Amino acid sequence: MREKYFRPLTGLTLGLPLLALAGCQKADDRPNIIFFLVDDFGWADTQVPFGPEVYPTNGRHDTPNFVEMASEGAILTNAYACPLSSPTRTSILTGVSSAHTHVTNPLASLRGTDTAYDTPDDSPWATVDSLSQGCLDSPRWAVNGVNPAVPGNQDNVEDAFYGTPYARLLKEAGYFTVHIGKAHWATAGTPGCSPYNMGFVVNVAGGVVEFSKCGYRSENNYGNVKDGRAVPFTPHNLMEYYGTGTHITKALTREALKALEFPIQEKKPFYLFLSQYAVHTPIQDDPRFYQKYLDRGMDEGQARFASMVEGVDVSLGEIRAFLKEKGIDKNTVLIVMGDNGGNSENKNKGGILHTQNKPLREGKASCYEGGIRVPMLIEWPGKVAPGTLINTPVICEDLFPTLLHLGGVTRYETVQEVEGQDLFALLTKGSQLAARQSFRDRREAYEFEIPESVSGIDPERYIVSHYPHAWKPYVLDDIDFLSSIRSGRWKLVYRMRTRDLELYDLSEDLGETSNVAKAHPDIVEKLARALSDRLRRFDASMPTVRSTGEKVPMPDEVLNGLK
Ligand SMILES: [Ca+2]
Repeated sequence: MREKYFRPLTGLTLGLPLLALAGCQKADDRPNIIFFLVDDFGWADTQVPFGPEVYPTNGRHDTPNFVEMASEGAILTNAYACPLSSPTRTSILTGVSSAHTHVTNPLASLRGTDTAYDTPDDSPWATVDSLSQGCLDSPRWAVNGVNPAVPGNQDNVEDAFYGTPYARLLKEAGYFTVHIGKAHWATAGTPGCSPYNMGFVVNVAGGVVEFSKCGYRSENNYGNVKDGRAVPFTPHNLMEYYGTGTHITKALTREALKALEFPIQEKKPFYLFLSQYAVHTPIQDDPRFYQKYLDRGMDEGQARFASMVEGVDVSLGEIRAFLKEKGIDKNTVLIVMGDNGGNSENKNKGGILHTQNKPLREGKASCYEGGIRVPMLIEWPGKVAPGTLINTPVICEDLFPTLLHLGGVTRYETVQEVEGQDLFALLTKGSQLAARQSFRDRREAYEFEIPESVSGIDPERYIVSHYPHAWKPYVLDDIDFLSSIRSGRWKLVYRMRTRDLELYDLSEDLGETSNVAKAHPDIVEKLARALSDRLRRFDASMPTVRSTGEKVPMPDEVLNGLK
């Protein structure tokens, strides 16, 4: 996608007066917007249940601030991200599906570096003849992330997606745009690696980071200084906290609140993107809460992770308390989300691998629900009805038009065609409709569908996930080389190694334990065609079969195997 694209002029009445306001000194009553993104935040990591019932996993970590926010705002029970960090972050930034941006794996720090793996040479897929069709090589992808379409910057970075970032549009509309925390949307040496080039006017700790070097403890300067020497690719601008015993989550929260003083004083609307490094690796304890979880009988890894989750909860509480203290809580939209499913493949988190997101199957990097379904909450007093469930499926690229609409920006120009859908009506009118219903129990509330006539969003809309790589230098069959599509209750998973098409009925089988493809060939065919249509339209990266050098077939090309 390279040609100019102009949004339809549907927002003419809203957009023009607001844009005009931005340039003058009159009081500006547009809402402040805070987007609180938590890295690797699992669907069941808080005490807020995001499914039809409360699960044992919801009881592990103390998260009273998430619970309070959920009761005063709305819970999005079917929120999706991409399976991994950079794909989600670049989709939010540009409003485009990751299968289409071609940012399908986490970015390295250095330009041009491919982080994705092929099937290892010593795996059964490579060494056993009968399995050899499943020995796959990772395709070329956008290893440099997003190259921002901003004044003076051209589309001249190879293996990058050239797109207009939403933050620039918010800034141009008069928002004071603040970036605090993790970026992870471009590589060093490309324009996108700096949040300033994406449209932010303040940036703390956002840039190119290598997680093997980075740290979350002030005692080791967050990884920035080792043996008296500066270490590149670590979270910067946090010097005042070195050696103070301040965990990074707390330091970032303080920096965020500091940055908001100016726009509050100037009565300027602000957009804060607070992008927590927690609860991603390294799993380093937050000393404020660590001992408590050990005392409850958790192993050290579980207690470390639990303390990081509680640190994030306290951060959320501090943000909400600050808004009340400043008297701006009523005119601030707060959105909380995870950037991909909880990591179920990390031994440092303790416990038993691949169980942390139960009842969901698998975790981070997988196209099964545990990898892509994420916590999401929204609070906006008077506009989003409190205590409601919004069950329409939403996906990370929807944030692009939604954040802009929240800021009154509905008429804008982008070089990319935005694919995300505007959730404004769903979140406001939709939650208000849900609040007017009476439900016998939580399950009934969870099954309530907000009609498209109210929300503008088809509850059966297609949700596409695509992961054409191996994640680790070893085989992970339920993670590597998967693609999936969901419509309503049905979810199709395409396993590229075996060419299997699996079908799950999420209304009865949220854990994707029972493949019902054979019982519903028509649904399999419909979804396989819909998935293939999108992958072709996006010119999606597809892996190649090592023995033949040919691309893996599209899902609709393997339908014969079913019948
Ligand atoms: Ca992540």
